[in-house]
Amino acid sequence: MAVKPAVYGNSERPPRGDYSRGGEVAADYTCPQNYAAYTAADHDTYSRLYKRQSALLPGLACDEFIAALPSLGVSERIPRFEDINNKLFKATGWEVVAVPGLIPEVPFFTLLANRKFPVTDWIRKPEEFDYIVEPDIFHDLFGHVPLLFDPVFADHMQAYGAGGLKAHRLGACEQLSRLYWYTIEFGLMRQRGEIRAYGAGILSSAGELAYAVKNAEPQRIMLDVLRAMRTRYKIDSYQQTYFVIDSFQQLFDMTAPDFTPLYQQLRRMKELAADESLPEDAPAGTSA
Ligand code: HBI
Ligand code: FE
Repeated sequence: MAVKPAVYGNSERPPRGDYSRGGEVAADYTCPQNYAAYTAADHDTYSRLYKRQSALLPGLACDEFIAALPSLGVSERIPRFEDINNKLFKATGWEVVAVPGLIPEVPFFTLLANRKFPVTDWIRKPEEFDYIVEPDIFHDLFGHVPLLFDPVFADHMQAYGAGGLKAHRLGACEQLSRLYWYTIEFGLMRQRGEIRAYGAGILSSAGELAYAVKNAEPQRIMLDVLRAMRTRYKIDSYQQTYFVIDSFQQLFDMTAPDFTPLYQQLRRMKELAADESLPEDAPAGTSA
């Protein structure tokens, strides 16, 4: 039986990826990494993306990310998940598992709660080199997996999965997904008095990396969990608001409490537009 694909955000477009694969996609949406299916052009795309993106990191990416990136292994071709897992499991008990693309929230959260990170196994076409809306293997591996080698971040991701299952029971997936978006995907961090990126959506984007960290246009405010959960987001443009943390430990501590009362509070509050600003917002000055 073929599993149903997921849609991202409020998109009406069916997701990319083959969710049948001749019966190879399991009920939990995992599948074998179809390594033999990668063409020479696919390996070349990965290698060129890796090279361009890793050259942009100094001064823009957080220290933890730069330190962990070499753990991904080979960069001149698409890595085998098996090889990554040999190191990753020893480092933090996490594993990457292949999926055909975006998957629904419950299976997604379930994998995270079990320290398994779903990685889309296909890669963008050469003509999509600079931009692709949905996550491909480059976004998932390069953007997300290095920080799974960091013990504090690794524990935070597992807790997020468990929190997602709870949010689902409480009908609050949308609120929690916004927090995910503004932290794990588009989060910024202060280090030595400067802004650095830790969010995967930023770190895997050639254009948004410098924009998020340096450009004067977007607002950068200190992370407030309730504030982030109230804020809508755009999936097809650079962010207009970025939320800033001081450390992964701080992120872990801020997201550890039971969100049940927050979800109740949120039901009585109005949502905020992606570019809205509030008098109580704390701007992230560049001296921590
Ligand atoms: N599926 N493969 C994949 N990758 C994601 O990042 C992902 C997903 N499904 C749901 C989802 N993200 C979002 O709903 C998160 O906000 C939870
Ligand atoms: Fe992502």
